[in-house]
Amino acid sequence: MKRNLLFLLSLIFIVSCAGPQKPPIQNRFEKAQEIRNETKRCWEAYKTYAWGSDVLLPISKSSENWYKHPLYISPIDAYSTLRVMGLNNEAAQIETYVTDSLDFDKDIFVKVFEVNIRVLGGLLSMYQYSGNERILDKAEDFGRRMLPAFESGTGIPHYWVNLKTGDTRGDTINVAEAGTYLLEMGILSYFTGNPIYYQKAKRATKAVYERRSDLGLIGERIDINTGEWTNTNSHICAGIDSYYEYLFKAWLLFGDPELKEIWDTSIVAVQKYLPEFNDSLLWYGRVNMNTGEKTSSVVTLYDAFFPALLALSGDLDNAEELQKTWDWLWNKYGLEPMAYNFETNLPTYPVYDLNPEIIESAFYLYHFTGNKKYEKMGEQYWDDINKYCRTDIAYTAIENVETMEKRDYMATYFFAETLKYFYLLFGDQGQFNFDDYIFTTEAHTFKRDQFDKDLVKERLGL
Ligand code: DMJ
Repeated sequence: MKRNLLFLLSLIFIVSCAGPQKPPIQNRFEKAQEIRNETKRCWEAYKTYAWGSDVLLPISKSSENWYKHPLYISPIDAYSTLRVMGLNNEAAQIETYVTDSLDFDKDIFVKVFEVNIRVLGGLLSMYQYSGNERILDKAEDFGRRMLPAFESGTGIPHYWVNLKTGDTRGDTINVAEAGTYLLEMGILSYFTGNPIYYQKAKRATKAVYERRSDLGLIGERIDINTGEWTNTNSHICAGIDSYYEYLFKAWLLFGDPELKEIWDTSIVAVQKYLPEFNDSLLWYGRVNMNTGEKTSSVVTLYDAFFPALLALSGDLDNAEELQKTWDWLWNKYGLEPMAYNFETNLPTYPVYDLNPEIIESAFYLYHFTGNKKYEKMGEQYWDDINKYCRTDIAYTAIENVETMEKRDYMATYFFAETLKYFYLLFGDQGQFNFDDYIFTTEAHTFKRDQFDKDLVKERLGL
């Protein structure tokens, strides 16, 4: 009897030491179903209270548009998530609305960066899922309307473009707004066979890179006509973040060797000058691009995308170390503040806007390591979001993570990114193979094997 017990105990010990185990499929599946049901609930709320508008306001049960005329941003952003979750009837409604009722010939100035990642990216993903040529026509029409923005002294786009007249405004821009076009515009070139989109995007990205300092660092803001830096802070935080993300991801998707070269040089400088340990936590702070001297200890919750990018590019050690930091910050408040000073240990902007980045990184790290702790992190984030952000019809932003006072707004990327990453973290049941896809910065999914390497060269003009 005693021997049997000893045998059983050693068996349990051996099994528990056998390394990271994926949890029983049933539990993960139930969690994924819960997130799918919640997504359905949010979608129903959007349809009931905001149909035709850009954004749902979940507390006042009303809606808001970004501009004078709506662009249907929430549904376009939601489409790829609905498809990933197999909510195909809901997705089909969006497709019909886009083909039959959406017209981009509107006299409004739109933010080029924001509409590129949400509207153009969303439409292109919709086309790849549906194969509906009328969706591609819409995407091309939209892409064409974005092009005048890229007419500037450097090729870096203006901040605003008028969708009807092609007039432009805004002559200084941050680097994320300057260099987050390679994926969407490259994919548009591939689908249409017209290299102009990729060429414009690449010119803008290279215009930033070519103005790097002797240390290999880039600044935060630039004058699009003169190419002069107007803010010389260098970091991977909001304002620069997706510039780095697109160098690596666009290289993965298109295999353009120039992008790989730019990424390789850039990441060396980033790793040399930005990381620092503070109270045994790893942070990527801000330095002067010309001297490398530290300028600030303020980080933003957007920076939590970086573990995912590091993991994707093969640097798992730094990715895991950095995720620890973001997890620590999340648990300090129960949600993350938008901006935080890691030296004073105080939030400098306490809003939480239902952002996805920390969940995105937990998803990537779970995929690359198989370590159950990343799934546990995801569970914690999901529970906290439910505790503080859930409303009777959907989810809403938080005004201040110290008081958890709610704010009446459900950002469009909650559909595109946050819910999708949660679902995939728990719902990777074999139908969705991570390695088959590229996620844009707005988490729109594109199947990699549908981009033939020879055709890419021809259609993107490589
Ligand atoms: C998203 O719109 C995109 O991921 C963008 O690149 C920055 N982050 C927001 C969501 O937080």
